Amino acid sequence: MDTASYNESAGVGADSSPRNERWSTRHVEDLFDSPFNDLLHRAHTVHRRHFDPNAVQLSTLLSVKTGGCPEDCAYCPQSARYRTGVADEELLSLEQVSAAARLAKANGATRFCMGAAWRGPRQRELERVMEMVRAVRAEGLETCATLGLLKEGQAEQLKAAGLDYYNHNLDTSPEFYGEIITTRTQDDRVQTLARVRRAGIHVCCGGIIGMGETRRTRAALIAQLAAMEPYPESVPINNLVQVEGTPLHGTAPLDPLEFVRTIACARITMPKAMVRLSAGREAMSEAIQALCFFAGANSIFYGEKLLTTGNPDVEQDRALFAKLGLRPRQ
Ligand code: SAM
Ligand code: DTB
Ligand code: SF4
Repeated sequence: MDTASYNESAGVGADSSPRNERWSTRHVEDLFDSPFNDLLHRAHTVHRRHFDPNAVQLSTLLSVKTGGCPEDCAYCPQSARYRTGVADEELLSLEQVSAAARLAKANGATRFCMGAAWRGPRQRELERVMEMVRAVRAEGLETCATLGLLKEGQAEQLKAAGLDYYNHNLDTSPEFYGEIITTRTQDDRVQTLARVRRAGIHVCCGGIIGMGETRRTRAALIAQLAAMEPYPESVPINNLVQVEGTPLHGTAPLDPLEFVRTIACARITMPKAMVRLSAGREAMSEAIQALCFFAGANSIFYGEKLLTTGNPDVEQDRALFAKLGLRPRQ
């Protein structure tokens, strides 16, 4: 296929068009299937059009409620159904959360994301998280929370407390979803995302790859994210962190270049979103991370821990940024 016809079939121009429904799974598959250099050149061109290519946003994660989750997500070390060595802990205190936020800010993070191993929050739990949101804002950070499914009215309460972003992932394509999670449907997730959007909270929504899915599944996930109206402000792309005891432990690892391709496809189809190179960086070489930044990733999780698993430490990331001439986005 010559370049012109390839561009046509892949929907060139969609990056400047609000009509994201043009990105069918087939179109995104065409992107995935294109030569690596063509794909990266295109993604980087889109990236430069909308962002400073040398600035990367830093979010720090804190697990405010760890373990004991009733859900059965096959990738997750926090599900009570799997023996992974992650204990069921109490909700952290306000003081613990404030101290972690202060440290994150001192290290250069601009956003603080609080995660809870719940199916969804009960009213009392929501109120505790709302206090945490206020405390984190008081430290001068943007706030994000990921608490599971939200019931009617809960997103409005979080908004009133000052929550800036809510993270809730589609995780994978509708076809593959049932092999990964049976305790809640993708429609449940879509409903929560709609509630978040309606409440005026920014949407952070992405997925996980490296779970044994096909390229078509990855393309379908990206197409589904890009078809959201509007598409998410923030798109985390997680590479499965394999944890012993979870059903997905032992899955054949994803080719790292396929991870880079997924980032590029997210950038091309959601040109103005922050694309986050999320879980899985600890196992990734510097060269692959550099390719991800070139392909349009412009956000990372920063700090030595994700929720329960490891992440590169702050010194390592500072050294990588210095090597690549990257700087934290203010
Ligand atoms: N319990 C809430 C929920 O699931 O909505 C919030 C926290 S949950 C840990 C947030 C996201 O982390 C999941 O949707 C999934 O995409 C990601 N995640 C969890 N375990 C992971 C793993 N082992 N590797 C990569 N990503 C993971
Ligand atoms: C997201 O998409 N990735 C983050 C965040 N949202 C909450 C979580 C990654 C978790 C990795 C496994 C763990 O540390 O438990
Ligand atoms: Fe629970 Fe969230 Fe883990 Fe699923 S991903 S088991 S809902 S903590």
